[in-house]
Amino acid sequence: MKNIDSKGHVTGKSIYLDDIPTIQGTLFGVIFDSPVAHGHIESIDYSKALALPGIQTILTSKEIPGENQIGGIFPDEELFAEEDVHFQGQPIALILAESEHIAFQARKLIEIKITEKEAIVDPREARKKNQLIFPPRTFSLGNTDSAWSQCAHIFEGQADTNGQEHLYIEMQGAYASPLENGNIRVSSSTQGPTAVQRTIAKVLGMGMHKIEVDVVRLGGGFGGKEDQATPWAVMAALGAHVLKKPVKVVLHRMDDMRMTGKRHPYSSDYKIGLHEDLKILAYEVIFHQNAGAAADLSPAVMERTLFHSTNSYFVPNVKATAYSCKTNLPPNTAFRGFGGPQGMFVIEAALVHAANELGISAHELQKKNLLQDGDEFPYGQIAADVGLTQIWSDMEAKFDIKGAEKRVSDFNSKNSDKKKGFSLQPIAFGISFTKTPMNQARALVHIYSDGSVGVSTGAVEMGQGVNTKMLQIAADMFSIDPSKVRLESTNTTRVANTSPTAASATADLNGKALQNACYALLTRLKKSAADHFGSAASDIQFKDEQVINSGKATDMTWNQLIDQAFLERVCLTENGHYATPIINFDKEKEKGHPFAYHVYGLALTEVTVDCIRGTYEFDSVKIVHDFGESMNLPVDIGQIEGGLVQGIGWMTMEELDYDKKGKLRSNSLSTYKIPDIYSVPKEVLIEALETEGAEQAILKSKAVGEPPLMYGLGAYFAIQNAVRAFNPDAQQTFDAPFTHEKVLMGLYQI
Ligand code: MTE
Ligand code: LUZ
Ligand code: MOS
Repeated sequence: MKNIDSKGHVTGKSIYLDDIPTIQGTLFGVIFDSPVAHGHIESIDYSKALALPGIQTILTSKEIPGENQIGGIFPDEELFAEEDVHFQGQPIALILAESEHIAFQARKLIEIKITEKEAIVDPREARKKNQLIFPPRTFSLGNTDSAWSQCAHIFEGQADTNGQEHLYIEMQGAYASPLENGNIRVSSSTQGPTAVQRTIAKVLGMGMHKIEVDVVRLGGGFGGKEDQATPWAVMAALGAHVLKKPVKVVLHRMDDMRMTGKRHPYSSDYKIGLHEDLKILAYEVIFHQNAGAAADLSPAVMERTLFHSTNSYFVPNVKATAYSCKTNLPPNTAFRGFGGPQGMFVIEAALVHAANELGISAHELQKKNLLQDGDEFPYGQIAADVGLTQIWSDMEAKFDIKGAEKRVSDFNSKNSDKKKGFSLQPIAFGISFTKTPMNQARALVHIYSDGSVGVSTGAVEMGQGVNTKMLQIAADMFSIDPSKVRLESTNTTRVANTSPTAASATADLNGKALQNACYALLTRLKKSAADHFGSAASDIQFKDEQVINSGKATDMTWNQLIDQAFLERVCLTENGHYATPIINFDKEKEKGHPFAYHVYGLALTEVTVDCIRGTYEFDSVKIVHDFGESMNLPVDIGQIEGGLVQGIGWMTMEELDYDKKGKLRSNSLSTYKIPDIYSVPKEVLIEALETEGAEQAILKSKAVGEPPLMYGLGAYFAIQNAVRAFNPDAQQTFDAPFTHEKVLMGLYQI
């Protein structure tokens, strides 16, 4: 089935927040934010701004009727800074005017006096000064201390990854309208409608029942709207509450880039020990997560870093420790992979380091240490249905690893100004929210009396195709034409207490809730049909909008059955609920079974480096991916391609640049480069692993949203191989992104 949004997207008819018709009397909000990264506010003079014609008012913490607090995991983040500011771009006030233009004019007239304090931007410095968001955590398996003595080879080093701007095409924003009795309706570009609802209720000091949050779709989220869509929606709701007028707050690109957090930069230290036979015996790693100025989702992101610290390898002795370091940057947040890629980069760097020192190929080491069924992860879960060995041999058979190796070395021996490099990048990504209680969902299904169907779930469509998958499930369960099914907006009044659309688990969780709703409806409908035919409910089936009785077609259609059931006063509405079984995690012991299943895969990346200019082009990326049994291969392939390119961007050209005073210098699209059509690999080939799929995945179709981003890690190591082919003296550094400048430096380093 085609993505149900394709036509709307290419014809420009799909509705985003900014396409909602403006209500007369709407006020537009622009945020006044901190010009310094750390300081004490001495005074603010709003008088000139307020005198500007067209300005309605300026809201600060003083106008907040409830709590000035938006922290989700820890209550450590003010909506509007009161006394101290902790990062450049921290909201201080909301300017409300008749037009956005006037509000922007007014912003320039606000005078603020701040006594600056020392700003910390480096996570290691924060750790030294004991500036931590919360205490460090350690995952361990076996005993590394006693394992080192048995190692034939030990290597130590540092591996760093920079952050990443989400660069969703649709900026952050929300539109709030006052309803009767003090209720408020908010349209928000959020991955977490319930988080928005809960936080508005808290800040306004009222019950969640008075706040309705509605989401049609997002022009991309990528994790950037899991938590950080909330403040703008709260500000809009506050404005609507105080002024009793509709209020729209949509960030402009540079405001968005300055004010919002990004992927967490990490700076890490590793120590890896190998046995004579090249099996990894021990691995120790210390992660320094640059959390920014408040917790946001950092504790959960850090946890996933620990979960993925050994990626797709079995290591019998592991000690992984992570520090969430508090710095004066915007609070960093969820980003596709959610800390997993940062953890995986470090062990990949350690393996490449070891391979280079030992004079062997990294992929030899990788292959030798692949996770097998029955192996224990450092967090206690036992690996099952691991496809990695099969995936690796599929890669050898279908894409000829040896051939690639030969092609690259032949090319390199014939060319002096261009060099090729290649890498293999296996992945293992755990599916489920690592916080077990979040793994639940609901779906509300109405069958209308004419046989058409309305479906609401907690899933937010943000380009990943989840609505298409939901529609597919409903049409399939009832065996009706997909055109009879409508996917409703995501709305907190119809589906309550939702988890954010995140962790790649949305189709699994909401799809299974939807299946449960459909099962219940089918049970009632089968009884109604059985009564009509004088047969048993178990004899009834539905096929292509026709009622089947004991395997034989009847003259009763789906529409007729629904009509009959309605007249019999059968309930044609159902709410389905789903909670992932089995999963658990004990934070005291740091052990459990947190994931429903894992997604596995392998990418073979080939790159050509121009050794005069330091530029590079990716010749190809060949992937063997574990889809389970994909329920929609075109949609899933779209996710692989998008995730891969986003990962390559993070590893190569996307260079987030904060100066020492915490000012974002890469603050627009002229200074922050993301991949375009010229920088994507010339060839992307994707093969599906043959497998039976996972029972806990929706229709055995495994989650696909985040895992492919980690194929992009291979880009870093492929480039590094090419650089080393040109300059064997190039220092071995692991410091992503591998920008053209860094390549050039590496090529000519002596
Ligand atoms: N694909 C598109 N087109 N746009 C997005 O914003 N977000 C990614 C991924 N793919 C995203 C996307 C992230 S971060 C996640 S967690 C998953 O989609 C969420 O959706 P899912 O749970 O339905 O896979
Ligand atoms: N969000 C979250 C996530 O709250 N918990 C998670 O485990 C997670 N994983 C990936 C992406 N978002
Ligand atoms: Mo995705 S980082 O779970 O929104």
